[in-house]
This record gives sequence, C-alpha cells and structure tokens, in this order.
Amino acid sequence: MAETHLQGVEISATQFLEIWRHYDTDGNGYIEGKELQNFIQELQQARKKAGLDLSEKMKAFVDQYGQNTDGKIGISELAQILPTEENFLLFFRQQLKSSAEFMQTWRRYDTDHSGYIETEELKNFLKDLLQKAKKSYDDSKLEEYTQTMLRMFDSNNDGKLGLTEMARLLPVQENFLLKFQGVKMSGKEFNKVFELYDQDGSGYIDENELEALLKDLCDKNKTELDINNVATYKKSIMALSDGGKLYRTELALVLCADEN
Ligand SMILES: [Ca+2]
Ligand SMILES: [Ca+2]
Ligand SMILES: [Ca+2]
Repeated sequence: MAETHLQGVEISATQFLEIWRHYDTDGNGYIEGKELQNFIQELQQARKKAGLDLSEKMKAFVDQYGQNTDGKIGISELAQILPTEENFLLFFRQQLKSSAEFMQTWRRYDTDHSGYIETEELKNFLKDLLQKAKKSYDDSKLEEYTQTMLRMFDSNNDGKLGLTEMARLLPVQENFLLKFQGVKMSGKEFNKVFELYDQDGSGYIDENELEALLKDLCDKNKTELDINNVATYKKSIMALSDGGKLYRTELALVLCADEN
C-alpha cells in the first residue's frame, strides 16, 4: 500500500496520512532515526520499480537525511516531497512561516481560550486559510480537511488539538516548542515559577519578566535550550500574550506538562 503511494502519483490527503502513519512506527509524531532510514530506502526502491528517478526535491531530501541517523522530519517536511492533490499541506507552509506566526494564529483561533483547538475552531482556521490561498471549497471539502487534520495531528486522540500537537505543522527546525519539551514542569512547579517571576502578583508577566525567566531556564537547561536564542523564544511566546500581558494559562501551554 505505502509502496504504490511512493511511486510518484499525486496522492490524496488521506493517502498522505496513511503513508505518514506507516512510517511513524512509534507514533510519536515524527519520522526519525530508523523510521526515516526505512522511509528513504523504500522511497528509492519504489521510484526505481516504477522506472522513475527521484524528483529534485526528493534528491535534496535524500542528500540531507540519507546518511544522517539523527535525522528527524515532521509532516511539513514530508509534504515537501510527496505531491498531494490540492497541495493540502503546503499552504500551511506558506501561511505559517515561523514559530511566532504560528503562536499568533493559535491565539487567534483558540477563541474560547480553552488551551485547545476544538473541531469548530479548527474548521474556522482552515476556512480562513483556504480563503487566503484563494482555493475553492465547499462544505463537504472543508469537513474532509478538518477531519483529516484532526486524524493527522491529534496524537493523544482526545478529539482536539493541543499546542504541541498543532505545532507539528511547523518544519522541525522552526518548531521551538520541541526544545521546551525537555524542560516542561509539573503544574505545581510551574505555579511556583510563575509566582516568582510575576513579582507584583498581577496574574500576568510582561516581556522583561519573561526574558528573565527564559534566561534562567536556559542557564539550567543548557543541553535543550540555547541562551543565544532567547530573543526568538521570547518573540514566539509573547505572540501568545494579550497586548503584552502574558497570562498564566498561555505560558502554561509552553512550560507546563500536560496533566491529562
Ligand atoms: Ca516516530
Ligand atoms: Ca479552544
Ligand atoms: Ca489532542
């Protein structure tokens, strides 16, 4: 099944999802290490069998990841090399270029501030994206995209998208949230930290307080975080703020481990 899909025909969003699932064997949302090497090997074999050379994009991909046993790709990287009908996944790439843009988008579409993008919010997000990209669609297409997106990104199957789940739309390198995975804290720890940096107890922290917090986090977690990137981290996280006020709930999305 996966093999024929690798032979160069345009595939549907659903087929794309099948390929993704097939190669993300451990289901962690990335194709990495051995999974990635398997994918590359089978891609090469499938193209050969079909009498096709690798496309330019595939060649560049194989050059970049073929010898790299630490390689790791996300959905966005896979979408670059497998041509899908309607280029379903590629317009995310065009619309969400950086972590900061992604965080702003998140803030805008999580309209009920639940900390999740639920089905209706996801639908609104996709609707706006389609309109922006000047793609024609009808209600059933929109429904199909919404369901596909959910199946693709809802790793814990709770029927809604969390921030880290949805951040998988970003290319791996742009996804600063991945770096914060290793420094996430329990709810209790997080509350302590928040109170420490929210010195006047206003319930939110401002940009300077966030910077102080990030610098301390970088100091403590040198292997995960790079102090030279504090400005980028700050910009992305502040995109979640409410006019410069970063409330506990929003910062928790980045720093607090999921309790459920
Ligand atoms: Ca994986
Ligand atoms: Ca929500
Ligand atoms: Ca979920």
